[in-house]
Amino acid sequence: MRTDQGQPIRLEDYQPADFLIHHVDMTVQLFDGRVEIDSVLEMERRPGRGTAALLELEGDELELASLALDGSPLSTDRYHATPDRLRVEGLPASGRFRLAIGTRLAPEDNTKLMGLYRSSGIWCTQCEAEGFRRITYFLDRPDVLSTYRVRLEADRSQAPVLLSNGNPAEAGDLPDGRHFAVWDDPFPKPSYLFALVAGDLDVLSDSFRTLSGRDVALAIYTEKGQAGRAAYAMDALKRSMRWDETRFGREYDLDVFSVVAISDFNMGAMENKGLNIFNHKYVLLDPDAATDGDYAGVETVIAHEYFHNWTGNRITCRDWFQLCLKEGLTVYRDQEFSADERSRAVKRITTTRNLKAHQFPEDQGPLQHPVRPEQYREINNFYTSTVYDKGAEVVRMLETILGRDGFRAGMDLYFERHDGDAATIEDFLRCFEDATGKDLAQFALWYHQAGTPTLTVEDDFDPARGRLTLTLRQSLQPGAARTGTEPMYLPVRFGLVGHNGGDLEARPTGTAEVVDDVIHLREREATLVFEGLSARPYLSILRDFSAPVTLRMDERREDRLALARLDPAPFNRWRALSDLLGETLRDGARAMQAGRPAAFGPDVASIIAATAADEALDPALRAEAIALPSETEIARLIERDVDPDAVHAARTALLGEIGTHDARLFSDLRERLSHAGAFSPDAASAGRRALRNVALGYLSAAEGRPDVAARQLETADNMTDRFAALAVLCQQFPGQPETEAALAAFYTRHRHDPLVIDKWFAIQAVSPHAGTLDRVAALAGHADFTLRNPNRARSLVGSFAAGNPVAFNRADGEGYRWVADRLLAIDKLNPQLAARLATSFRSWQSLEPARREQAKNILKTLSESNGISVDLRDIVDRSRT
Ligand code: B3K
Ligand code: ZN
Repeated sequence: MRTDQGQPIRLEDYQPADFLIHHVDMTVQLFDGRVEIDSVLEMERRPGRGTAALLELEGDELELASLALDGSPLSTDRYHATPDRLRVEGLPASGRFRLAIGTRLAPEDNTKLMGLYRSSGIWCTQCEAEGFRRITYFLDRPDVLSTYRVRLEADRSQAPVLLSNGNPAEAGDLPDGRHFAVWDDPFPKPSYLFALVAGDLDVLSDSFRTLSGRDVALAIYTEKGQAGRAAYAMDALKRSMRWDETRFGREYDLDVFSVVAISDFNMGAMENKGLNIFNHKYVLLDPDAATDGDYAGVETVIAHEYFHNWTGNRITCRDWFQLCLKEGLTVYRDQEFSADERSRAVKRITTTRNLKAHQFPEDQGPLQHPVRPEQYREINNFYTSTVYDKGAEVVRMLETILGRDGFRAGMDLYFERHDGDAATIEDFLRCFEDATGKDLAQFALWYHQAGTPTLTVEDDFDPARGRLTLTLRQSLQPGAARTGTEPMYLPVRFGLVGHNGGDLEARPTGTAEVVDDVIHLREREATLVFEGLSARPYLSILRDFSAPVTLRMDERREDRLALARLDPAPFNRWRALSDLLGETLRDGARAMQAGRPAAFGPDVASIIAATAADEALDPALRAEAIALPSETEIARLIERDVDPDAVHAARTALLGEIGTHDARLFSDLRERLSHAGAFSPDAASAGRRALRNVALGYLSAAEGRPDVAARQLETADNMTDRFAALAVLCQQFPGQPETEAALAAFYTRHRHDPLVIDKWFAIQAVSPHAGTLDRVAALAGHADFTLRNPNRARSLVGSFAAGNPVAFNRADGEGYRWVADRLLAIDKLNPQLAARLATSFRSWQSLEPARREQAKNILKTLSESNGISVDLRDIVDRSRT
């Protein structure tokens, strides 16, 4: 059992370790039911740290089998071992020494999926953040860097493939049908990047020639019979490697790069040095089983983990408070990759939607924390949207502020200065200051102050003088994290759009610096004056979502409608429409909650029609622009006393109204966009499918009948179209015979593919009806359901709790109770997963009083449950405040 009870760890208490571990020599002997780990740590006291300190190594549920110093077994009075600690006394005052530690593990019993475990018979590891200590006693912290040599031994028939980090060194036969392989990793790395894999795997092989002409052997390993489904992942990997060379000058450094796809995995993937381990969901694809969203997801995650080789592995984090140093930066890099490979505007739209859907609620609720947190109880609970996605926004703002060249100069300096280091956010920012001469002290507040700043913009036009005056104000509300509220450095990209479209040339004067099309707002308030305008222009503000803020502006409705048609910045055409739809639905839901009908106005359906039909716009962008905001997004705009039923009713009403108004157009669009010929997952084809499927939703709502969707389901030759049709059936026509027949047929067709069966569970769990709870409860008893596989647990429990506002927030509290019971069951197996799923309660304070009371009670019950994990308790207790 874990004996540490999650005492808070604080950034201000950081101390370097008293000892260094220069090299790790590890032998791993794998047997069914038992693994023997023997590691020899080549160590030394850290120079200048004195000789008094005893050595304290971390463990977690470990059992010590042997211990020796420089070849001689240590007597029991020289050490003390518990499952989570190994203390050793009387170590040499100076010079190197070798500590040999033996541990014994039972990976088959490891349901936490941290450390060494078995998934479908394959031995694999997950060490970030603190899993290595579940393999052997160690200084398991990111600022202790060591080279590794790993020898693996196993039965050859059971595990013909033996992998670890670095380059292959030796391999050969052993007696009794066993064999061995030795791997050498010459790059010093922290223990969280350690990995091993052993099993009977298929492989897809390829190679890549780096810019300097070195050949790298690429391999993607899968479970038997699946390697053919890794072709797109391999292609994405090679494109990522090339992109990092051309865009950031970063070359790969080992002779081999391998990816292994595993079916039981706590998250998306892991960037272990030279040996990335992936949730198979982010590797395996084929048109019959995967949607366009899945293809894009694979491309992103493959790129993300690969990019970590420089931002994370070659330069790692000094401590876990610096997590955004690698994660925010690497998300920024994967976003840029996707933008370059696909459509920049569409990528920025999906990123912004994602930020508003996940990071904004986190930043505005009880789980709020700064991009660089200052304390934690359980670090695994800080792999959050704030660290990742807001962390990426902060890097993006740096690029906007410094310009592309200044940003690249800072990145070059960072790679040069810190290669091989465990670095901090301060180190990172100093590189940009040194490369550009710019003072980033105020900018650094983005890392320290939690919460979403509000940017208020007022415009005043004086027609007599042809003068436009803009007043910009920023403010930050104190929130749960209780960090500061000082004004931040906001880059605000803008344009003034003329009445015939096109940006006007107008240079303002005023109290904020303006460089090209970016206002550098550093003050609480600034005024800008534009002269010489012949008519009041349309103000296109916060282009590209250049700062992650809540924008408040009394935008005239006609301005929004005009910008949705005219703005030369495609991103802001989307923003104009999306804000208009968001506010329309917010007001509609408020009206319905008060028992009044929602009046949306005919101009909404007209602008949707105009946008949908605008052939000058990329279909993918049109699809994004005409899709209604999600119920969660509408709820966030309502802010307090939210009634999820009213939100759903308003959204359904608007869907029907637009569908009816524009039915002809949607039907024509569907005709025109239907494809002939073989399926291709490229971005342009995916965009056409996306638009066609948004049209399907509207058309079905207009007709009030499942026919079009049912027909599409039968005739589709790919999962994107099939699943979109199934989603329309489950959302708009639950329980109807067509829907039930479709679900049954879908199951029968895909029953042997766990990734598709996950979709089958998920689509039923998000059906927005109170009765969904009964269905979900029944599905939890389905033969294919298990809480042990994280993808499966997420597909039912996670989809229901995070993706079904209506049923999860049932007024009688039954949705909460069902989820809470599942959380307690999952917690016994896999605390990290339970804690992650529990974040679905994070917005309970914004609900109307009756639901708020229900949620509050259930959080209290969870908190008072006996024996819950530190992980789950941390989320539950923070959510209650
Ligand atoms: N670095 C890993 C995440 C590890 C999560 C540990 N709880 C994947 C990634 O962000 O690339
Ligand atoms: Zn990452």
